[in-house]
Parts: sequence; structure tokens; C-alpha cells
Amino acid sequence: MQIERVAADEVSAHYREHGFAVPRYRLPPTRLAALQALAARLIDDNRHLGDQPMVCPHVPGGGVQGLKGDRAWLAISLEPAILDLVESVVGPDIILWGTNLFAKPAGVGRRVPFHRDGRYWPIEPLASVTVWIAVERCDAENGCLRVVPGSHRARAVGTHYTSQRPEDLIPETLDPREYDAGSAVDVVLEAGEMVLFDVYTIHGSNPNTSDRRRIGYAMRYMPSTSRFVHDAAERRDQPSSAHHTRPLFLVRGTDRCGANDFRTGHPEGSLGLPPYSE
Ligand SMILES: O=C(O)CCC(=O)C(=O)O
Repeated sequence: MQIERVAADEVSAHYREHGFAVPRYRLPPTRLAALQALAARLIDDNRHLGDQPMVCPHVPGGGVQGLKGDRAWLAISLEPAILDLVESVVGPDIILWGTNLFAKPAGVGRRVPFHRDGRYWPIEPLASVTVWIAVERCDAENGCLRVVPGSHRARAVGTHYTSQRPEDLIPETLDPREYDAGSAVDVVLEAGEMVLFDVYTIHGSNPNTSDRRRIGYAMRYMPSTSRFVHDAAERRDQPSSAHHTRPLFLVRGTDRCGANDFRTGHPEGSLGLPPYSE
């Protein structure tokens, strides 16, 4: 399958059919420059993490990684055009519940094994869309994101095992008998382009064999018809994820299920949402 860029009003149909969509929209130059500066600083300030995924840079001091984050990251998640795209796939009531920076240094040979997200995400019922933005050009040589088209139709996370292999960047690995790796496609993106993919879409990435680094910024949004269950997270969490202290940001609409907790993880007395800034 060829990856095509689709108009904003076609994103939802493409996403429903294939489990992902690459919109024609890309981050405006000033926003992209801000994102690139934030990413460069985050990587510099957190050298001890090496190539590990950085959890929730939008929450200063909010993770268990000792990450030096910055609330300026939130402006990216609040970009109205991005929220419009998210709305087209999850509806008008939207919660931002997480972010990750995936930075693979040049020539570092680690892969992200194929997996489905959500295996331990405490969202009930499970529903979430990731907006993964290329901070710099991402292609086959530097280990771009890869997706298995149509794999979201399973509506189940499938059987995973925990990899102990040092060449794997994350341990979650989907049993290879559950999909045809030959049908995976490279999602080649220019800086500022993005892909939306479903919580049930199988995805991963190859090692970066190039002399360029590869950086993607993933933002996780859920419809507020679902509940983010902080206390369930405490029981089934991955050590590096700290889901039980995740702050939720109602970025559009209202809390439809009425049971989401917008206080956990936020500084006292604040619901934590800065105004949108141009
Ligand atoms: O950036 C990558 O290579 C993997 C990203 C990923 O697994 C995710 O966003 O869930």
C-alpha cells in the first residue's frame, strides 16, 4: 500500500478503513521550529536517558524518569488544526492523557518491535488515537514509523511477550504469528508532517542506520466517553509509565462519561490547561 496524504475531511474515512491516516496538514513553520527547539533541549537536558522513549515532556517533573519537561509542549497538543483532525476520529470531547518523545540517535541500531498500544493503558473502554509528528524528516533509512494497514480491525490488543533483547527499544512485542510483517508500510514523513493511528493499529520501527537522528513526538488523545482509570493503572503499570499519576487535560468539549479525574497529577488548585498561544 502507498501512503497518501489525505485532505482533512477525508482523514476519518481513511483512518476507519486503514487504522491510520496521514493528513495533508503539517505544522506551521513557527510551531515546527518551536517543537524542534523543545526536542533539542529535552534531549540535551536528559542525556542520561539515551535512546529511551521520553515520557510526558509536557508535564515538568511528572514522570518517574526524572525528565526535565516543559509545559510549552502543551501548545503543540492544543494546535486547533490538530484537534480538528483528532475530533474527526474520536468525536468532539477530547482528553490529552499522554505524550512521548521517540528520539533515535544517528546510527543507533535499536528497533521498536511491532506491537499494539493499549496493552496496559488504563482506558475503559479502550479508545485512543495517537498523533505522531515527525520533528525532523523520518524515512526508511533513519527508522521511520511503520504500520500494518487494517490491523486495527481486530479490535483486540493480541498476545504480546516481553522482549529481553538489548536491540529492542521497548519490551512489548506482538507475537509474530498474529500479523504479516510483509504487509507493514513505511510512514515516510517530512518534518512537521504527522500520522494519526489507532490504539489497535500494529506499529513499530526499524533501527536508525543513517547518519541523521530520527525524532517523533507522539501525543495520545482519548474520547471523554471513556474513563482513564488512575487506580487501575497503579495495579498494572509499566515502571516507566507512571500512568497512575498522569494528568488529564480536557482539550475540547466536556467530560462525557463524567468520571474522569482532572486533579491527579496537576499542581494543586490548577486544572493545568494554559491558554492557547499563537
Ligand atoms: O517512534 C517509534 O518508533 C515508535 C512509536 C510508538 O511505538 C508509539 O508511538 O506508540
